[in-house]
Amino acid sequence: MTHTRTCDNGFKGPSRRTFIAGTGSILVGTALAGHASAAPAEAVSASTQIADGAGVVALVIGTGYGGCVAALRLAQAGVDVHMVEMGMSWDTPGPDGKIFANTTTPDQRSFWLRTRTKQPLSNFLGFPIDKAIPRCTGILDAEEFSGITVYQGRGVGGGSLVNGGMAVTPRREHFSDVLSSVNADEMYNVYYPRANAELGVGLIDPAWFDTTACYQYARVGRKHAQRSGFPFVFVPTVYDWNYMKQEAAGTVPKSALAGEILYGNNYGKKSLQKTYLPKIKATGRVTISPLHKVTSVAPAAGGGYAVTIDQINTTGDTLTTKTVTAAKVFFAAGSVGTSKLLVKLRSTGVLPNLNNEVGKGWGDNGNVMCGRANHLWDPTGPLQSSIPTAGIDNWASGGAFAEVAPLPTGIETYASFYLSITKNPNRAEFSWNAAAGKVDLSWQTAWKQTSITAAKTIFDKINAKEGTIYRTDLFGVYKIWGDHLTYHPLGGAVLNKATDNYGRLHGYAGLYVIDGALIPGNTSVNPFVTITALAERNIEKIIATDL
Ligand code: FAE
Repeated sequence: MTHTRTCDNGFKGPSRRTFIAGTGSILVGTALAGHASAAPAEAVSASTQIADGAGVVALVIGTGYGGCVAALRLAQAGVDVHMVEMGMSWDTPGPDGKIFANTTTPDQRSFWLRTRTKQPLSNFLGFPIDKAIPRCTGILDAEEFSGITVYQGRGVGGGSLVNGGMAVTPRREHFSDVLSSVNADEMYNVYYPRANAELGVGLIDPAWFDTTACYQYARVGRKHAQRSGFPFVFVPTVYDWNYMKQEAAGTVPKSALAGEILYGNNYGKKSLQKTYLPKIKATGRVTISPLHKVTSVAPAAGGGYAVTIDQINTTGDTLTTKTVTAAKVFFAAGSVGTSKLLVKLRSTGVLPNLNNEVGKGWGDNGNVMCGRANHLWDPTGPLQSSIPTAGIDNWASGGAFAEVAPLPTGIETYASFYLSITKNPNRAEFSWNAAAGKVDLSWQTAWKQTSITAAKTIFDKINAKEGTIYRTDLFGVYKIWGDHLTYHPLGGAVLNKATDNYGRLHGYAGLYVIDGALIPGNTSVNPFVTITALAERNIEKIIATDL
Protein backbone atom coordinates (compact mmCIF):
# COMPACT_ATOMS: atom_id res chain seq x y z
CA MET A 1 0.00 0.00 0.00
CA THR A 2 1.29 3.45 -0.81
CA HIS A 3 0.88 6.68 1.13
CA THR A 4 -2.41 7.37 -0.64
CA ARG A 5 -4.12 5.33 2.09
CA THR A 6 -7.05 7.34 3.38
CA CYS A 7 -7.66 8.81 6.82
CA ASP A 8 -10.61 7.47 8.80
CA ASN A 9 -13.32 9.64 7.32
CA GLY A 10 -12.45 9.05 3.71
CA PHE A 11 -10.28 12.09 3.07
CA LYS A 12 -7.76 11.07 0.52
CA GLY A 13 -4.23 12.17 1.10
CA PRO A 14 -2.32 13.76 -1.72
CA SER A 15 -1.99 11.51 -4.69
CA ARG A 16 1.32 10.06 -5.66
CA ARG A 17 1.83 12.24 -8.66
CA THR A 18 5.02 12.14 -10.56
CA PHE A 19 6.15 15.47 -11.84
CA ILE A 20 5.67 15.57 -15.58
CA ALA A 21 7.98 18.07 -17.12
CA GLY A 22 5.54 19.28 -19.80
CA THR A 23 2.66 19.99 -17.46
CA GLY A 24 5.02 21.36 -14.91
CA SER A 25 6.58 23.88 -17.20
CA ILE A 26 3.18 25.26 -18.25
CA LEU A 27 2.21 25.67 -14.64
CA VAL A 28 5.53 27.14 -13.69
CA GLY A 29 5.28 29.47 -16.65
CA THR A 30 1.91 30.68 -15.42
CA ALA A 31 3.35 31.21 -12.01
CA LEU A 32 6.28 33.21 -13.26
CA ALA A 33 4.01 35.29 -15.45
CA GLY A 34 2.72 36.89 -12.30
CA HIS A 35 -0.57 35.06 -11.76
CA ALA A 36 0.85 32.71 -9.22
CA SER A 37 -0.45 34.19 -6.05
CA ALA A 38 -4.06 33.97 -7.05
CA ALA A 39 -3.79 30.49 -8.54
CA PRO A 40 -4.87 27.52 -6.46
CA ALA A 41 -2.02 25.84 -4.66
CA GLU A 42 -2.23 22.67 -6.74
CA ALA A 43 -0.37 24.52 -9.49
CA VAL A 44 2.93 23.37 -8.02
CA SER A 45 2.19 19.66 -7.73
CA ALA A 46 5.32 17.59 -8.01
CA SER A 47 6.78 14.63 -6.25
CA THR A 48 8.97 11.69 -7.09
CA GLN A 49 9.54 9.29 -4.27
CA ILE A 50 13.09 8.36 -3.57
CA ALA A 51 13.94 4.67 -4.03
CA ASP A 52 15.48 2.48 -1.38
CA GLY A 53 19.21 2.21 -2.04
CA ALA A 54 19.35 5.39 -4.14
CA GLY A 55 22.43 7.59 -4.17
CA VAL A 56 22.04 11.36 -4.38
CA VAL A 57 24.48 14.22 -4.46
CA ALA A 58 22.60 16.51 -2.10
CA LEU A 59 19.78 15.51 0.22
CA VAL A 60 17.71 18.21 1.91
CA ILE A 61 15.70 17.25 5.00
CA GLY A 62 12.56 19.43 5.07
CA THR A 63 10.88 21.73 2.56
CA GLY A 64 10.39 24.96 4.54
CA TYR A 65 12.26 28.22 3.95
CA GLY A 66 15.78 26.95 4.62
CA GLY A 67 15.23 23.78 2.62
CA CYS A 68 13.78 25.60 -0.38
CA VAL A 69 16.62 28.12 -0.53
CA ALA A 70 19.20 25.32 -0.37
CA ALA A 71 17.47 23.22 -3.04
CA LEU A 72 16.96 26.11 -5.46
CA ARG A 73 20.50 27.45 -5.30
CA LEU A 74 22.12 24.01 -5.41
CA ALA A 75 20.02 23.06 -8.45
CA GLN A 76 20.79 26.34 -10.20
CA ALA A 77 24.48 25.57 -9.62
CA GLY A 78 24.02 22.25 -11.43
CA VAL A 79 23.71 19.96 -8.41
CA ASP A 80 21.01 17.25 -8.35
CA VAL A 81 18.98 17.48 -5.17
CA HIS A 82 16.43 15.29 -3.39
CA MET A 83 14.14 16.85 -0.78
CA VAL A 84 12.58 14.69 1.93
CA GLU A 85 9.41 15.96 3.64
CA MET A 86 7.50 14.22 6.43
CA GLY A 87 4.24 16.07 5.65
CA MET A 88 1.93 15.79 2.66
CA SER A 89 2.38 17.54 -0.68
CA TRP A 90 -0.86 19.57 -0.41
CA ASP A 91 -1.64 19.52 -4.10
CA THR A 92 -4.98 17.69 -4.21
CA PRO A 93 -8.39 19.04 -3.18
CA GLY A 94 -10.35 17.37 -0.38
CA PRO A 95 -14.04 16.43 -0.60
CA ASP A 96 -15.06 20.10 -0.42
CA GLY A 97 -13.05 20.92 -3.53
CA LYS A 98 -10.44 22.85 -1.58
CA ILE A 99 -6.92 21.85 -0.72
CA PHE A 100 -6.91 23.49 2.71
CA ALA A 101 -9.49 23.53 5.51
CA ASN A 102 -11.00 26.68 6.98
CA THR A 103 -10.21 27.78 10.54
CA THR A 104 -13.90 27.78 11.42
CA THR A 105 -14.41 24.15 10.36
CA PRO A 106 -11.29 22.17 11.24
CA ASP A 107 -11.21 18.64 9.87
CA GLN A 108 -8.75 15.82 9.17
CA ARG A 109 -6.58 18.19 7.12
CA SER A 110 -6.07 20.56 10.03
CA PHE A 111 -3.78 18.87 12.54
CA TRP A 112 -0.81 16.55 12.49
CA LEU A 113 -1.84 13.16 13.91
CA ARG A 114 -4.32 14.38 16.52
CA THR A 115 -7.82 13.17 17.32
CA ARG A 116 -8.78 16.57 18.74
CA THR A 117 -7.85 20.05 17.59
CA LYS A 118 -5.43 22.01 19.75
CA GLN A 119 -6.20 25.56 18.71
CA PRO A 120 -3.90 28.34 19.90
CA LEU A 121 -7.00 30.15 21.18
CA SER A 122 -8.50 27.31 23.14
CA ASN A 123 -11.55 29.13 24.52
CA PHE A 124 -14.11 31.72 23.57
CA LEU A 125 -16.28 33.47 26.16
CA GLY A 126 -14.63 31.00 28.54
CA PHE A 127 -15.92 27.91 26.70
CA PRO A 128 -13.47 25.38 25.22
CA ILE A 129 -13.69 25.38 21.42
CA ASP A 130 -11.51 22.40 20.49
CA LYS A 131 -13.30 19.55 18.75
CA ALA A 132 -12.80 15.95 17.65
CA ILE A 133 -11.21 15.35 14.24
CA PRO A 134 -10.04 12.22 12.41
CA ARG A 135 -6.35 11.46 12.96
CA CYS A 136 -4.40 12.31 9.85
CA THR A 137 -1.10 13.78 8.70
CA GLY A 138 -2.68 17.24 8.67
CA ILE A 139 -0.99 20.56 8.14
CA LEU A 140 -0.50 22.08 11.62
CA ASP A 141 1.55 20.32 14.25
CA ALA A 142 1.02 21.38 17.86
CA GLU A 143 4.08 19.63 19.25
CA GLU A 144 3.97 19.40 23.02
CA PHE A 145 7.04 19.65 25.23
CA SER A 146 6.79 19.81 29.02
CA GLY A 147 6.75 23.63 29.24
CA ILE A 148 5.55 24.76 25.82
CA THR A 149 3.51 23.79 22.76
CA VAL A 150 5.39 24.53 19.54
CA TYR A 151 3.22 25.11 16.45
CA GLN A 152 4.78 24.13 13.12
CA GLY A 153 3.70 23.58 9.53
CA ARG A 154 3.85 20.08 8.04
CA GLY A 155 3.97 19.52 4.31
CA VAL A 156 5.81 20.58 1.18
CA GLY A 157 6.33 24.25 1.97
CA GLY A 158 6.82 23.82 5.73
CA GLY A 159 5.75 26.75 7.90
CA SER A 160 4.87 28.85 4.85
CA LEU A 161 1.70 26.76 4.50
CA VAL A 162 0.26 27.79 7.86
CA ASN A 163 1.86 31.06 8.83
CA GLY A 164 0.38 34.55 8.91
CA GLY A 165 2.58 35.75 6.07
CA MET A 166 4.05 38.67 8.05
CA ALA A 167 7.35 39.24 6.30
CA VAL A 168 9.45 41.47 8.49
CA THR A 169 13.09 42.49 8.22
CA PRO A 170 14.50 43.33 11.66
CA ARG A 171 15.47 46.94 12.24
CA ARG A 172 19.11 47.23 11.36
CA GLU A 173 20.11 48.59 14.75
CA HIS A 174 18.88 45.34 16.33
CA PHE A 175 20.63 42.99 13.92
CA SER A 176 23.80 42.51 15.96
CA ASP A 177 21.62 41.21 18.81
CA VAL A 178 20.06 38.70 16.42
CA LEU A 179 23.13 37.32 14.60
CA SER A 180 26.28 38.88 16.04
CA SER A 181 28.76 36.94 13.87
CA VAL A 182 27.12 37.90 10.56
CA ASN A 183 28.16 40.94 8.50
CA ALA A 184 25.15 43.28 8.67
CA ASP A 185 26.17 45.22 5.54
CA GLU A 186 26.04 42.06 3.47
CA MET A 187 22.70 41.06 4.94
CA TYR A 188 21.03 44.44 4.41
CA ASN A 189 22.59 45.14 1.00
CA VAL A 190 22.32 41.69 -0.55
CA TYR A 191 20.55 38.88 1.30
CA TYR A 192 17.53 40.59 2.87
CA PRO A 193 16.68 42.24 -0.48
CA ARG A 194 17.14 38.88 -2.22
CA ALA A 195 14.90 37.10 0.28
CA ASN A 196 12.21 39.79 0.11
CA ALA A 197 12.21 39.70 -3.69
CA GLU A 198 12.02 35.89 -3.92
CA LEU A 199 9.29 35.69 -1.29
CA GLY A 200 7.19 38.35 -3.01
CA VAL A 201 7.00 40.66 0.00
CA GLY A 202 4.78 43.72 -0.32
CA LEU A 203 3.01 46.41 1.71
CA ILE A 204 -0.70 47.07 1.93
CA ASP A 205 -1.99 50.13 0.05
CA PRO A 206 -2.41 52.59 2.96
CA ALA A 207 -5.45 54.23 1.33
CA TRP A 208 -7.21 50.86 1.07
CA PHE A 209 -6.22 50.04 4.65
CA ASP A 210 -7.94 53.23 5.75
CA THR A 211 -11.27 52.35 4.15
CA THR A 212 -11.73 48.58 3.89
CA ALA A 213 -14.04 46.88 6.39
CA CYS A 214 -11.69 43.92 6.78
CA TYR A 215 -9.00 46.00 8.53
CA GLN A 216 -11.28 47.86 10.89
CA TYR A 217 -9.74 45.76 13.69
CA ALA A 218 -6.28 47.02 12.74
CA ARG A 219 -7.46 50.63 12.53
CA VAL A 220 -8.82 50.32 16.06
CA GLY A 221 -5.41 48.90 17.02
CA ARG A 222 -3.72 51.88 15.39
CA LYS A 223 -5.94 54.40 17.10
CA HIS A 224 -5.32 52.89 20.52
CA ALA A 225 -1.55 52.59 19.94
CA GLN A 226 -1.22 56.17 18.77
CA ARG A 227 -3.39 57.61 21.53
CA SER A 228 -0.95 56.04 24.00
CA GLY A 229 2.07 57.38 22.11
CA PHE A 230 3.37 54.10 20.66
CA PRO A 231 4.91 53.89 17.17
CA PHE A 232 2.44 52.11 14.88
CA VAL A 233 3.97 50.46 11.81
CA PHE A 234 2.63 48.79 8.70
CA VAL A 235 4.10 45.32 8.40
CA PRO A 236 4.97 43.86 4.96
CA THR A 237 3.40 40.53 4.09
CA VAL A 238 3.49 37.89 1.38
CA TYR A 239 -0.23 38.18 0.62
CA ASP A 240 -1.26 39.27 -2.89
CA TRP A 241 -2.87 42.59 -2.01
CA ASN A 242 -4.63 42.94 -5.36
CA TYR A 243 -6.21 39.57 -4.77
CA MET A 244 -7.42 40.64 -1.33
CA LYS A 245 -8.99 43.74 -2.85
CA GLN A 246 -10.85 41.48 -5.26
CA GLU A 247 -11.93 39.29 -2.34
CA ALA A 248 -13.36 42.36 -0.68
CA ALA A 249 -15.13 43.30 -3.91
CA GLY A 250 -16.62 39.79 -4.12
CA THR A 251 -15.14 39.02 -7.54
CA VAL A 252 -12.89 36.05 -6.63
CA PRO A 253 -13.05 33.12 -4.20
CA LYS A 254 -12.23 34.30 -0.70
CA SER A 255 -9.21 33.21 1.26
CA ALA A 256 -7.94 35.84 3.76
CA LEU A 257 -11.48 37.18 3.99
CA ALA A 258 -12.86 33.68 4.59
CA GLY A 259 -10.75 33.19 7.70
CA GLU A 260 -8.21 30.90 6.09
CA ILE A 261 -4.83 30.91 7.80
CA LEU A 262 -3.78 28.28 10.35
CA TYR A 263 -4.78 25.28 8.24
CA GLY A 264 -3.56 26.69 4.94
CA ASN A 265 -4.63 29.38 2.52
CA ASN A 266 -6.31 28.36 -0.72
CA TYR A 267 -5.73 31.45 -2.88
CA GLY A 268 -4.03 34.72 -2.06
CA LYS A 269 -1.06 33.94 0.15
CA LYS A 270 2.29 33.55 -1.57
CA SER A 271 3.49 30.53 0.37
CA LEU A 272 6.60 28.69 -0.81
CA GLN A 273 4.22 26.74 -3.08
CA LYS A 274 4.00 29.89 -5.19
CA THR A 275 7.53 31.29 -4.86
CA TYR A 276 10.59 29.09 -4.35
CA LEU A 277 8.97 25.73 -5.13
CA PRO A 278 7.89 26.45 -8.74
CA LYS A 279 11.39 27.77 -9.42
CA ILE A 280 12.89 24.67 -7.82
CA LYS A 281 10.79 22.43 -10.03
CA ALA A 282 11.62 24.46 -13.13
CA THR A 283 15.30 23.58 -12.71
CA GLY A 284 14.48 19.94 -13.49
CA ARG A 285 17.15 18.88 -10.99
CA VAL A 286 15.09 18.50 -7.82
CA THR A 287 12.79 15.68 -6.73
CA ILE A 288 10.66 15.64 -3.59
CA SER A 289 9.41 12.78 -1.42
CA PRO A 290 6.43 13.84 0.72
CA LEU A 291 5.29 11.63 3.60
CA HIS A 292 8.89 10.55 4.13
CA LYS A 293 10.52 11.17 7.50
CA VAL A 294 14.27 11.12 8.08
CA THR A 295 15.20 9.18 11.21
CA SER A 296 18.98 8.86 10.92
CA VAL A 297 22.03 10.27 9.15
CA ALA A 298 25.22 8.22 9.63
CA PRO A 299 28.67 8.30 8.02
CA ALA A 300 28.63 5.78 5.12
CA ALA A 301 31.39 3.24 4.63
CA GLY A 302 32.29 4.48 1.16
CA GLY A 303 32.12 8.18 2.04
CA GLY A 304 29.16 10.52 2.34
CA TYR A 305 26.21 9.69 4.55
CA ALA A 306 23.64 6.91 4.87
CA VAL A 307 20.23 8.50 5.44
CA THR A 308 17.44 6.37 6.91
CA ILE A 309 13.93 7.40 5.92
CA ASP A 310 10.52 6.09 7.04
CA GLN A 311 7.84 6.32 4.37
CA ILE A 312 4.53 6.87 6.18
CA ASN A 313 0.87 6.85 5.21
CA THR A 314 -1.72 9.50 6.05
CA THR A 315 -2.51 7.89 9.39
CA GLY A 316 1.15 8.03 10.36
CA ASP A 317 2.02 4.34 10.07
CA THR A 318 5.38 3.41 8.61
CA LEU A 319 4.93 1.63 5.30
CA THR A 320 8.56 0.96 4.55
CA THR A 321 12.00 2.07 5.67
CA LYS A 322 14.50 3.17 3.05
CA THR A 323 18.22 3.84 3.22
CA VAL A 324 19.82 6.16 0.70
CA THR A 325 23.28 7.65 0.46
CA ALA A 326 24.09 11.31 -0.01
CA ALA A 327 27.37 13.16 -0.46
CA LYS A 328 25.98 16.23 1.30
CA VAL A 329 23.09 16.45 3.74
CA PHE A 330 21.30 19.71 4.56
CA PHE A 331 19.30 19.75 7.80
CA ALA A 332 16.29 21.99 7.09
CA ALA A 333 13.70 20.27 9.29
CA GLY A 334 13.00 23.48 11.22
CA SER A 335 14.43 24.52 14.58
CA VAL A 336 12.72 21.68 16.43
CA GLY A 337 13.04 19.01 13.73
CA THR A 338 16.72 19.66 13.05
CA SER A 339 17.60 19.94 16.76
CA LYS A 340 15.75 16.73 17.64
CA LEU A 341 17.53 14.78 14.91
CA LEU A 342 21.00 16.10 15.74
CA VAL A 343 20.65 15.64 19.51
CA LYS A 344 19.42 12.08 19.05
CA LEU A 345 22.21 11.24 16.58
CA ARG A 346 24.94 12.65 18.84
CA SER A 347 23.56 11.07 22.02
CA THR A 348 23.04 7.62 20.51
CA GLY A 349 26.59 7.52 19.12
CA VAL A 350 25.63 7.83 15.44
CA LEU A 351 27.28 11.26 15.06
CA PRO A 352 29.39 11.42 18.26
CA ASN A 353 31.65 14.22 16.98
CA LEU A 354 28.88 16.83 16.92
CA ASN A 355 29.89 19.36 19.56
CA ASN A 356 28.08 20.08 22.80
CA GLU A 357 26.52 23.28 21.40
CA VAL A 358 24.12 21.07 19.45
CA GLY A 359 20.74 21.25 21.18
CA LYS A 360 21.48 24.55 22.95
CA GLY A 361 20.33 28.13 22.47
CA TRP A 362 16.65 27.43 21.78
CA GLY A 363 14.14 30.25 22.25
CA ASP A 364 10.49 31.01 21.52
CA ASN A 365 11.10 34.44 19.91
CA GLY A 366 9.45 35.80 23.05
CA ASN A 367 5.94 34.96 21.78
CA VAL A 368 3.03 35.80 24.05
CA MET A 369 -0.63 36.49 23.19
CA CYS A 370 -3.35 38.55 24.76
CA GLY A 371 -6.70 40.17 24.01
CA ARG A 372 -8.28 43.44 25.13
CA ALA A 373 -11.98 44.10 25.59
CA ASN A 374 -13.03 47.29 23.79
CA HIS A 375 -15.92 49.61 24.52
CA LEU A 376 -19.09 49.32 22.45
CA TRP A 377 -18.04 52.40 20.46
CA ASP A 378 -14.89 50.60 19.29
CA PRO A 379 -16.16 47.57 17.33
CA THR A 380 -13.40 45.62 15.58
CA GLY A 381 -15.72 44.36 12.84
CA PRO A 382 -17.32 41.02 11.98
CA LEU A 383 -15.22 40.72 8.80
CA GLN A 384 -11.50 40.48 9.63
CA SER A 385 -8.72 39.71 7.17
CA SER A 386 -6.76 36.74 8.51
CA ILE A 387 -3.51 38.39 7.38
CA PRO A 388 -2.14 40.78 10.01
CA THR A 389 -0.58 43.88 8.49
CA ALA A 390 0.21 46.17 11.38
CA GLY A 391 2.24 46.26 14.55
CA ILE A 392 3.07 48.33 17.60
CA ASP A 393 6.82 48.78 17.89
CA ASN A 394 7.91 49.27 21.48
CA TRP A 395 11.04 47.14 21.13
CA ALA A 396 13.53 49.86 21.92
CA SER A 397 11.96 51.04 25.17
CA GLY A 398 9.82 48.10 26.31
CA GLY A 399 11.26 45.04 24.57
CA ALA A 400 8.02 44.21 22.74
CA PHE A 401 6.79 44.28 19.13
CA ALA A 402 3.07 43.50 19.05
CA GLU A 403 1.24 42.31 15.95
CA VAL A 404 -2.31 43.61 15.75
CA ALA A 405 -3.79 40.20 15.01
CA PRO A 406 -7.21 39.22 13.68
CA LEU A 407 -9.93 37.26 15.47
CA PRO A 408 -11.77 36.10 12.36
CA THR A 409 -14.85 34.65 14.06
CA GLY A 410 -17.39 36.15 11.65
CA ILE A 411 -19.15 38.00 14.47
CA GLU A 412 -18.51 41.26 16.27
CA THR A 413 -16.40 40.47 19.35
CA TYR A 414 -15.35 43.98 20.47
CA ALA A 415 -11.95 42.34 21.06
CA SER A 416 -8.50 43.48 20.07
CA PHE A 417 -6.08 40.60 19.81
CA TYR A 418 -2.28 40.71 19.78
CA LEU A 419 0.68 38.40 19.30
CA SER A 420 3.71 40.03 20.89
CA ILE A 421 7.30 39.23 20.05
CA THR A 422 9.38 40.14 23.08
CA LYS A 423 12.97 40.35 24.26
CA ASN A 424 13.04 37.19 26.34
CA PRO A 425 16.60 36.09 27.21
CA ASN A 426 15.67 32.60 28.44
CA ARG A 427 17.13 29.78 26.35
CA ALA A 428 16.27 26.10 26.57
CA GLU A 429 18.20 22.98 25.63
CA PHE A 430 17.17 19.79 23.84
CA SER A 431 18.37 16.54 25.42
CA TRP A 432 18.05 12.86 24.65
CA ASN A 433 15.73 10.98 27.02
CA ALA A 434 17.06 7.44 26.62
CA ALA A 435 14.38 5.86 28.79
CA ALA A 436 11.54 7.33 26.75
CA GLY A 437 13.44 7.13 23.45
CA LYS A 438 12.69 10.76 22.61
CA VAL A 439 14.13 14.25 22.76
CA ASP A 440 13.03 16.59 25.58
CA LEU A 441 13.17 20.38 25.74
CA SER A 442 13.98 22.18 29.01
CA TRP A 443 11.70 25.22 28.46
CA GLN A 444 9.67 26.27 31.51
CA THR A 445 6.33 28.06 31.24
CA ALA A 446 7.38 30.42 34.05
CA TRP A 447 10.08 31.82 31.75
CA LYS A 448 7.30 33.58 29.82
CA GLN A 449 6.90 36.04 32.68
CA THR A 450 9.63 38.16 31.08
CA SER A 451 7.55 38.29 27.89
CA ILE A 452 4.38 39.15 29.78
CA THR A 453 6.19 41.98 31.55
CA ALA A 454 7.43 43.32 28.21
CA ALA A 455 3.99 43.06 26.56
CA LYS A 456 2.43 44.83 29.54
CA THR A 457 4.58 47.89 28.78
CA ILE A 458 2.26 48.33 25.80
CA PHE A 459 -1.12 47.01 26.90
CA ASP A 460 -1.26 48.22 30.50
CA LYS A 461 -0.72 51.72 29.14
CA ILE A 462 -3.33 51.36 26.40
CA ASN A 463 -5.85 49.90 28.83
CA ALA A 464 -5.26 52.78 31.25
CA LYS A 465 -5.66 55.35 28.50
CA GLU A 466 -8.76 53.76 26.97
CA GLY A 467 -10.38 52.66 30.21
CA THR A 468 -10.41 49.07 28.95
CA ILE A 469 -9.43 45.68 30.39
CA TYR A 470 -7.73 42.48 29.25
CA ARG A 471 -9.91 39.67 27.88
CA THR A 472 -9.82 36.71 30.25
CA ASP A 473 -11.78 34.22 28.14
CA LEU A 474 -9.45 33.33 25.24
CA PHE A 475 -6.90 30.96 26.76
CA GLY A 476 -8.94 29.31 29.51
CA VAL A 477 -11.23 30.46 32.25
CA TYR A 478 -10.00 33.78 33.72
CA LYS A 479 -6.65 33.53 31.93
CA ILE A 480 -5.23 36.70 30.39
CA TRP A 481 -1.99 35.56 28.77
CA GLY A 482 -1.42 33.00 26.07
CA ASP A 483 1.91 31.96 27.57
CA HIS A 484 1.80 28.27 26.73
CA LEU A 485 2.91 28.33 23.10
CA THR A 486 5.15 29.62 20.37
CA TYR A 487 4.74 30.01 16.61
CA HIS A 488 8.41 30.97 16.22
CA PRO A 489 10.80 28.24 17.39
CA LEU A 490 14.41 29.32 16.83
CA GLY A 491 17.81 27.84 17.66
CA GLY A 492 19.11 24.46 18.76
CA ALA A 493 22.03 24.38 16.29
CA VAL A 494 23.21 27.95 16.57
CA LEU A 495 25.36 29.59 13.89
CA ASN A 496 29.03 29.92 14.79
CA LYS A 497 28.55 27.59 17.78
CA ALA A 498 27.14 24.20 16.74
CA THR A 499 28.20 25.08 13.18
CA ASP A 500 30.78 27.37 11.65
CA ASN A 501 29.73 30.84 10.54
CA TYR A 502 28.01 29.40 7.42
CA GLY A 503 26.10 26.45 8.87
CA ARG A 504 28.70 23.68 8.41
CA LEU A 505 28.27 21.33 11.36
CA HIS A 506 31.43 20.95 13.39
CA GLY A 507 32.72 17.39 13.39
CA TYR A 508 31.37 16.24 10.00
CA ALA A 509 32.33 17.54 6.55
CA GLY A 510 29.30 17.59 4.26
CA LEU A 511 26.66 18.06 6.96
CA TYR A 512 24.96 21.47 7.09
CA VAL A 513 22.21 23.23 9.04
CA ILE A 514 20.27 25.75 6.94
CA ASP A 515 17.04 26.59 8.80
CA GLY A 516 15.70 28.36 11.89
CA ALA A 517 17.86 26.16 14.13
CA LEU A 518 20.78 28.47 13.29
CA ILE A 519 19.18 31.54 14.85
CA PRO A 520 19.81 31.95 18.58
CA GLY A 521 16.28 32.15 19.93
CA ASN A 522 15.06 35.59 18.87
CA THR A 523 14.87 37.79 15.77
CA SER A 524 13.08 40.82 17.34
CA VAL A 525 10.36 40.45 14.67
CA ASN A 526 8.63 37.58 12.85
CA PRO A 527 11.39 35.23 11.69
CA PHE A 528 10.89 33.81 8.19
CA VAL A 529 12.52 36.63 6.22
CA THR A 530 15.62 36.34 8.39
CA ILE A 531 15.66 32.52 8.05
CA THR A 532 15.41 32.91 4.26
CA ALA A 533 18.04 35.65 4.02
CA LEU A 534 20.51 33.76 6.22
CA ALA A 535 19.99 30.62 4.13
CA GLU A 536 20.64 32.64 0.95
CA ARG A 537 23.89 33.94 2.48
CA ASN A 538 25.08 30.56 3.68
CA ILE A 539 24.28 28.52 0.57
CA GLU A 540 26.09 31.04 -1.62
CA LYS A 541 29.26 30.51 0.40
CA ILE A 542 28.80 26.72 0.54
CA ILE A 543 28.31 26.46 -3.23
CA ALA A 544 31.36 28.63 -3.87
CA THR A 545 33.67 26.71 -1.57
CA ASP A 546 32.39 23.19 -0.89
CA LEU A 547 30.97 21.95 -4.20
P1 FAE B 1 9.95 24.99 8.56
O1 FAE B 1 9.31 25.99 7.70
O2 FAE B 1 9.30 24.60 9.84
O3 FAE B 1 10.17 23.68 7.66
C1 FAE B 1 10.67 22.47 8.19
C2 FAE B 1 10.07 21.32 7.40
O4 FAE B 1 10.77 20.12 7.73
C3 FAE B 1 8.59 21.07 7.71
O5 FAE B 1 7.86 21.00 6.50
C4 FAE B 1 8.60 19.72 8.44
O6 FAE B 1 7.44 18.95 8.21
C5 FAE B 1 9.84 19.05 7.87
N1 FAE B 1 10.44 18.05 8.75
C6 FAE B 1 10.64 18.14 10.08
N2 FAE B 1 11.29 17.02 10.55
C7 FAE B 1 11.47 16.21 9.45
C8 FAE B 1 12.06 14.92 9.29
N3 FAE B 1 12.60 14.26 10.32
N4 FAE B 1 12.06 14.37 8.06
C9 FAE B 1 11.51 15.05 7.00
N5 FAE B 1 10.94 16.27 7.11
C10 FAE B 1 10.93 16.85 8.33
O7 FAE B 1 11.44 25.42 8.93
N6 FAE B 1 6.87 33.64 10.70
C11 FAE B 1 6.89 34.88 10.14
O8 FAE B 1 7.97 35.38 9.80
N7 FAE B 1 5.71 35.58 9.95
C12 FAE B 1 4.50 35.08 10.32
O9 FAE B 1 3.47 35.73 10.11
C13 FAE B 1 4.47 33.80 10.94
N8 FAE B 1 3.29 33.28 11.37
C14 FAE B 1 3.28 31.99 11.86
C15 FAE B 1 2.06 31.42 12.21
C16 FAE B 1 2.00 30.09 12.62
C17 FAE B 1 0.70 29.48 13.03
C18 FAE B 1 3.20 29.31 12.67
C19 FAE B 1 3.17 27.86 13.09
C20 FAE B 1 4.42 29.88 12.33
C21 FAE B 1 4.47 31.22 11.93
N9 FAE B 1 5.68 31.81 11.57
C22 FAE B 1 5.70 33.07 11.07
C23 FAE B 1 6.96 31.09 11.73
C24 FAE B 1 7.55 30.58 10.41
O10 FAE B 1 6.58 29.88 9.66
C25 FAE B 1 8.75 29.68 10.73
O11 FAE B 1 9.70 30.48 11.43
C26 FAE B 1 9.40 29.10 9.50
O12 FAE B 1 8.50 28.30 8.76
C27 FAE B 1 10.62 28.26 9.86
O13 FAE B 1 11.31 27.94 8.67
P2 FAE B 1 12.33 26.74 8.63
O14 FAE B 1 12.89 26.65 7.27
O15 FAE B 1 13.25 26.83 9.78
